[in-house]
Amino acid sequence: MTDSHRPIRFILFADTHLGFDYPIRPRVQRRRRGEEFFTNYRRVLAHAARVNADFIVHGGDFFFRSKVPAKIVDLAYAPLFEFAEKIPVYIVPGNHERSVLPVSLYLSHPNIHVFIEPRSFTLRLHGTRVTLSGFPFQRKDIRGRFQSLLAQTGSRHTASDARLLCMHQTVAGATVGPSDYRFRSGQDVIRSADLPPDFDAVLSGHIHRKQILRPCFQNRQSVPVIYPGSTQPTSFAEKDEVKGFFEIEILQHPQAGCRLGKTEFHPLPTRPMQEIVLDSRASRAELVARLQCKLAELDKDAIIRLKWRGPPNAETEAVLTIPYLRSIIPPSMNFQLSPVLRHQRNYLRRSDSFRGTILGHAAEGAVISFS
Ligand SMILES: [Mn+2]
Repeated sequence: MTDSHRPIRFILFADTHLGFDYPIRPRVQRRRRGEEFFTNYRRVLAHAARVNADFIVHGGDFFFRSKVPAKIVDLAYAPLFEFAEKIPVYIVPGNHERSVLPVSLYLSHPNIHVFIEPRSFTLRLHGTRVTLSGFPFQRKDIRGRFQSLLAQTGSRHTASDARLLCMHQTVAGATVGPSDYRFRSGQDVIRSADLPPDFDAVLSGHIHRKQILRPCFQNRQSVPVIYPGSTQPTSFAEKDEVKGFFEIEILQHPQAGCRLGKTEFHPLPTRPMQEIVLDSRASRAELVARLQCKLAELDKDAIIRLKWRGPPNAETEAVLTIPYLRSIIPPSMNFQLSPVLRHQRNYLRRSDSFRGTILGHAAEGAVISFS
């Protein structure tokens, strides 16, 4: 095989949420999840370097929120800057960074490209032109504005052999959560029929569950929409999901042109997430016994959620104070506490409510859940 026919290989990851549970000056000493997020992020970069990827795409929600301490910004960008010395990087700003990435000198590396506005970048690889078009996360009316944003990327005026659309949005058919909620319609959902047929793949962050959509429209199969999902679970809605990233090939054929080749998902290590369901009608003694018994069964590295079953009961709920829980839960575990029914009401109440929701009592130890 000549070099010109070597497959192009790229890595797609997203929703790294760097800075999650990473307090710079913690008021309470306890195990934090922050480092896990950085570890998996570095694992993806290390894999890309090892397989000699031609480029890497981050589908957005690089950071966990828009205002990030300088230390987190540096911890995140420093390895990326070094990585970009050899491999080009493309980043879509997501909703958690409010469609803008924190400014840093590190981002001025000529090999780091950020879709700060709708635009296209063309790469020349092994004799093939690959165009990456994209735009930052759009909060309002993506359904109505999608075609206009596509046009603004200038992709149509760019001569290219392969086209990738990079974004951080919801496409109809995407599923999330423990009950497999499926997005179908709404101003914040892109219709399948609107997906551009002249692209080879749509690469997107935002949906934390890994999935590839290939909707059919008028007997025609659309361009694949590839969601790598998050690299660490950020909420209990993701507790049963495998986390990881995609390694994707673009095959070049002298006559037939380019097409998508192997799409391989690489899982990343994550800690088990387990739930303990407590009956709000139980007596104090029963509650404590149940809790101790369940804790003994769990993985010592577990991230646990305590959940109430039954009607709200302030008296029973009062037993589980944060200091009490901290005294009986092994320090190797992380925990959060869901007030009765609250999470059920909050969960995906609005399809565009992809913002942080505080699960757990507002106190030290409360865990903020992001999707
Ligand atoms: Mn996200």
